[in-house]
Amino acid sequence: MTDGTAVQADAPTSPRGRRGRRSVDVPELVERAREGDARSVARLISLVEDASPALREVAAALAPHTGNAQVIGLTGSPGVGKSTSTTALVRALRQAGRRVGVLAVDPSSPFSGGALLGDRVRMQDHAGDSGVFIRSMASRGHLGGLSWATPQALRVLDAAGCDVVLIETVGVGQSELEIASLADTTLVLVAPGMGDGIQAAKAGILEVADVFVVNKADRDGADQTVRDLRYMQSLGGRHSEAGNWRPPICRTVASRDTDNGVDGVLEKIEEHRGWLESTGEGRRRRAERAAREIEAIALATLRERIGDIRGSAALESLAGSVVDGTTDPYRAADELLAQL
Ligand SMILES: Nc1nc2c(ncn2[C@@H]2O[C@H](COP(=O)(O)OP(=O)(O)OP(=O)(O)O)[C@@H](O)[C@H]2O)c(=O)[nH]1
Ligand SMILES: [Mg+2]
Repeated sequence: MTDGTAVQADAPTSPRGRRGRRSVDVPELVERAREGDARSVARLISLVEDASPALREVAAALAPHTGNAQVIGLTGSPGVGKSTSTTALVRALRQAGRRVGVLAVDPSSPFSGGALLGDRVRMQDHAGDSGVFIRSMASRGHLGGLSWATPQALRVLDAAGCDVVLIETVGVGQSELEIASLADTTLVLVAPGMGDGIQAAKAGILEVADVFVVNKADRDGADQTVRDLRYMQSLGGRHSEAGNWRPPICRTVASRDTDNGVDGVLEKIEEHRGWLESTGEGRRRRAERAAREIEAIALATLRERIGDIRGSAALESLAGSVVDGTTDPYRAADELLAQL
């Protein structure tokens, strides 16, 4: 570690800033992450999650190595089989020789997903398999939705050479819409007998799905669920316009080791990828994603600076002028903004 590159991270800028007190050699971490070192990947994601003072340096160091990973979102009601499907997808993708990252974003409760995402998972060193990174993230600080840190965590996995990153989140209100803005391809999982089809329509999930997955197809009612989805699709929506992607409906039994239908899902994901590329929609989605991120960062920065101004002499003097009637609040706000 050289003094020139080490960031002394002792400013308590976040509630969890204590963890960042050690100095961080960001270029070294990024280098090691790119070589597939799981610990470095984990450390980088922690820096991102904790809003470490090194965050800017991390973002800058990652940028040149990103843009390659295919991001696949999985959403759906609690218990529909997202974690089981994630496990099955990871297995299939590994068999195809692809490097895989998994981000499990947990808006509220502990995972019920058993072995793979059983605890608050740290980056796992799959014995003999350096091709899988798994990380769970809390979504604190972001009303019921995905963590604001998720896009940066995605970039860490992307830079670490993941060909595919799977993001799992429980479908509670906002989050499936957010996952759709993060992912290149969004899988919406439904299961027979859960009334999911109807819920999907209500929650506007029909609009975010790129691929529907009727999981638990071993259960009664799978055919009915597929019919419900087809019927809802027939009622119209974005997909029914010419040239638009019409979300296919796959069936899976994710809990089975073989003959589980997961290969069919991967085929549809590939078809969707092809469509994204040939139409330019993929690039458009990514640009939109980046634009929102920039906006969010700019707003946060502004808010911070406004916070600095609160109680300042400049603000007090402007407030005085508004009280005296020598200026109005709008003009005062303009003046304040000009000083930022
Ligand atoms: N019969 C059947 N059970 C399944 C299938 N897929 C998953 N399950 C079971 O359904 C339960 C919930 O699966 P999870 O993968 O944990 O579901 P989840 O959507 O990740 O759940 P949350 O993370 O809590 O929202 C588990 O007991 C699974 O074993 C399937 O295809 N068929
Ligand atoms: Mg789960």
